[in-house]
Amino acid sequence: MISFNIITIFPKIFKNFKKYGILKKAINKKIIEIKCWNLRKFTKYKRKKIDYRPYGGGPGMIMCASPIKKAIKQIKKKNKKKLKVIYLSPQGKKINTKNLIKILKINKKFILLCGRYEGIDERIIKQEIDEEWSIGDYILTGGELAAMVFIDAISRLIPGVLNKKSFSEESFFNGLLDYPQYTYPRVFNGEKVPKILLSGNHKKIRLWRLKKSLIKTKSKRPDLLKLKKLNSEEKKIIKDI
Ligand code: 4FN
Repeated sequence: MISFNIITIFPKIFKNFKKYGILKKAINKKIIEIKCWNLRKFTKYKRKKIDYRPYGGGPGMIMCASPIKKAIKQIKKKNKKKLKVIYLSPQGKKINTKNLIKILKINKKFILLCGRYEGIDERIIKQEIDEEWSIGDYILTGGELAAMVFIDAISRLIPGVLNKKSFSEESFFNGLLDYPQYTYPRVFNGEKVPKILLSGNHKKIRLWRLKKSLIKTKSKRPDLLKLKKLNSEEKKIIKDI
């Protein structure tokens, strides 16, 4: 079982997140668990306060170290296995499939700390955080969405969460973008489904799809192609594009 322990001041944000689709199934199958810990339950300050103004002045509020430390301590106390403490933050390393696979190999239990306001006290990062991870370069109002991205993307990599077929046949498994896909009806708004897909020739279809994937990746995301180790078949196709 892979555990995600989320520390947040807005645990209700995750209510619906857990309730649908593949994640819901994975939770029911006990392959993953998603637990939310309300940071306000761990404060000793008046009126459940968890944030104060920054020393040195400046705008906004900073989340205090003490409630965060207490929350982490409590979660660790309730677990036998080691927990990896992750702060979702714009300073973190960018999430991608490769480094998610790697962290999942090493860790089974996670604490995901979600920041709000202007962020958290630096001493918590120094004393309690093992790793900082980011979902990209844009300003967010909080780390909760980033935690969801992390959980969603990691969960799909856990054996048993997806059925085998959709996992191995998927694009990004091979590091390429999707080939174009079509479903019912055969003609939509005057546009037909490519003939080859109706041919029943699976060898030809596979080759056509690979070629389309390579063409699309080369034109829209050449950066992905540079990262990828091409096999001889793919190299041959690329040469002709
Ligand atoms: N964001 C930048 C520079 C400085 C601040 C921010 C920013 C939420 C608590 C952090 C943002 C982006 C990706 C968490 C952004 C992420 C966050 C993330 C995040 C409230 C403080 C804050 C990158 C634009 C130069 C707000 C950029 N992945 N501060 O957004 O938590 O995980």
